[in-house]
Amino acid sequence: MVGELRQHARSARAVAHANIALVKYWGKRPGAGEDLNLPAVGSLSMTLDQLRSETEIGPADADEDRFELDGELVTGAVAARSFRHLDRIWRHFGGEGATRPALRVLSRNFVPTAAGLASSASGFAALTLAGTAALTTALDGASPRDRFAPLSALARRGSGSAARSLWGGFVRLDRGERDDGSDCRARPLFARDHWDLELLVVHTARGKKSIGSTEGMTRSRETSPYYAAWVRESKADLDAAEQALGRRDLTALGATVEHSCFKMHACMLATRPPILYWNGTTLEVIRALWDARADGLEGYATSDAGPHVKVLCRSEIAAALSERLARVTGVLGIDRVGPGPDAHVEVLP
Ligand code: 2P0
Repeated sequence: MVGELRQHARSARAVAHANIALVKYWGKRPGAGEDLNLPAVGSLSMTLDQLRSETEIGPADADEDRFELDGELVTGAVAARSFRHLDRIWRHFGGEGATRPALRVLSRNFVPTAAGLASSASGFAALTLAGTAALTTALDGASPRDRFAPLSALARRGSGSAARSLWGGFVRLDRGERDDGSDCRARPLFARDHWDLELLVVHTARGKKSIGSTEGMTRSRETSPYYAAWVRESKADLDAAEQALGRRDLTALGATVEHSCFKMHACMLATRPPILYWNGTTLEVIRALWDARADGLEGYATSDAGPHVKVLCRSEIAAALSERLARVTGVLGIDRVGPGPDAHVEVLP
């Protein structure tokens, strides 16, 4: 992509919002370099308002990388993964052979960890934008949003779902065909004001998920007999969801959202040893949601690598549906979230 490395790093700040997949990503292409992180399937998501990561990157004071998350110095695997990603950006823009300048990364997550919403999507999207602006000229000039497309492929290498967090509203990440991953990048489908939808995040547990998704995906590919069917049907779900979104058909969209989610979890369950992210409350919430739907409150469930249920519905019924689901025993709380904005990046004076 167009853009040159800068002689010296400068300070830049980026904000990127979290997203929830309406058509799911689960599985990586084998054989492709680990570092490319190529998904076996595409995905389609809604970017979330409020839930976001804010990241500032600038030259390090001492000549040593430093990473602070929510005001605390972070070392170990989390910091190493972030600096590996900044190395990637450096090499992508031609830094091979030269040493990347030491950087100071200050990041804040406004994604409550208890929400069971991954901060890796917003975190790596913000890191990609702030890192690119700090190290290169690629985002200089008018309308940086128009320059996000190739950066989506870079963000994907940090974390698959991060590729989708560069734009607001509704976003599709295509699987692509090329082995180098250059065509595996997301694109915005519909802006946040396209449709008055909300996502109810129904919390059913506290604490960390049982198995990381990167490891889980590898295990499913290697052992789940349903994996091939899961991969084969993904494109049809993506197309159906995109078309339903386009004509604002919640009944058709919801059917695809639930089908994609349940196929993913069936594939996980058939993995050896099984991957089960749900708890009893997860199932009770889904049943209560289906009962509510039969009573005219139209909401559709999805869930990720955790026990929480996310419910897609029109804003006008969100309060009534939320009140009803809050009565399910075991529900700890419900957040209402609308479609979020584009990511944003600026060079600091
Ligand atoms: C998704 N998930 O589409 C799916 C649904 C989890 C279940 O994207 O290995 O943290 O960093 O590429 O992006 C979680 O996976 O995985 C995820 P990596 P990531 O939202």
